[in-house]
Amino acid sequence: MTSLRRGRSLRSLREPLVSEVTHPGLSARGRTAEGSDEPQGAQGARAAIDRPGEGTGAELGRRLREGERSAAPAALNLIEDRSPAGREAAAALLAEVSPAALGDEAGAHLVGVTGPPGAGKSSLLSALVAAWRESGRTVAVLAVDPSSKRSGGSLLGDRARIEHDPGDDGVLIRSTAAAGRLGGLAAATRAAAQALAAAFDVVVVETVGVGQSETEVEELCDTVAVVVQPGSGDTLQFLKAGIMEVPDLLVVTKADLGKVARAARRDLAAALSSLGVSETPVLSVSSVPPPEGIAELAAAIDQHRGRLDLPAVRARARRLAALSEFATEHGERAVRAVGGRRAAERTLGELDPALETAALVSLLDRTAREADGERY
Ligand SMILES: Nc1nc2c(ncn2[C@@H]2O[C@H](COP(=O)(O)OP(=O)(O)O)[C@@H](O)[C@H]2O)c(=O)[nH]1
Ligand SMILES: [Mg+2]
Repeated sequence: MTSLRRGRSLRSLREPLVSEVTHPGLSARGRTAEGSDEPQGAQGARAAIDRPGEGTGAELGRRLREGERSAAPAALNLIEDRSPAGREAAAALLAEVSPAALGDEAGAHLVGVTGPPGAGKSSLLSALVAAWRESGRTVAVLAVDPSSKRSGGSLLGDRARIEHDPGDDGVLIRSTAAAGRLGGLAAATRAAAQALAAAFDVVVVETVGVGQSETEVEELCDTVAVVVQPGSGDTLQFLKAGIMEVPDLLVVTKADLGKVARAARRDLAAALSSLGVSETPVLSVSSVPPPEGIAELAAAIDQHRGRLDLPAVRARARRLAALSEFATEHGERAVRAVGGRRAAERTLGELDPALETAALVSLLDRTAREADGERY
């Protein structure tokens, strides 16, 4: 542990942890996969691994780092390929967009948009994406789709998609399946956000959640907006009961409904003020034409970002992501082997804050092995 304290060069650390992709057997496998029924993502990833120098993980990462947005779809395919080769390529990709490789934290604003199904998140994002594009910003949206976790898709009811101009290469919208519980963020979603953050100005993670399930999106994103529709008391209840953390922004949708929307906004503002956090903005928006409150929301999102200590926020996100990935992969026993969550968080907090998630996971791995030996 001690040899990896703050100050040691990042490059020397990265070397043994992340190796370049060299898989002699892969080209053959890639060829047989051609024309098969394999899902597009997997094929894309294979193709990306196959073409040395052009579509390898490292190359895709380098292209994203240089702001080449056309590399993003292939990069996302690679990240979603959870095969051992895919994961190795993804690690090489992520190393290329790490703070060490970028020389700084990724410049994108990572924005979380979360709320119950039907609240109006996707409709709102259609309007927000248009507003951001008008101001010249490029936008990527990762919509984490929980429908795979429920039968028949009844959960989402009449679901609106995020509208955008398909001919505009400044926008990328991608749906990813939620892994684990409702609202849970898969490691792949975190990695995807990190990769996109190198090439887009705004990266949005849209998740379905009420109550505690927005914690993970809060850990990943710089700014989190919780979206509430009028007449639904959940958020209010959760806030009052302390079940839900106070978000950075609260957004009441469907302002066109009038009285009920105004009442919802008033109640939320009153709840926040009774909790002593009256500085948290509560905004009211309408996403149906004519849209209302969108520019104000975009401005409030920017203002929040302006107040952040970004390196600290990102370093914390990497620590929490590492812990979460470590626990997912090795179980709670392994977490106990590193002294429990809090102790592990503290230990990680003493390391170079620019260390990428993969390096932190490897470190936890090593620590657990040292502590627990064979049993771990
Ligand atoms: N009246 C009204 N309906 C809206 C508004 N925004 C969304 N909706 C409707 O609410 C439903 C759910 O919207 P959607 O954006 O899919 O919500 P999501 O599940 O949170 O992404 C759809 O039928 C939308 O047309 C709005 O501003 N006003
Ligand atoms: Mg939606």
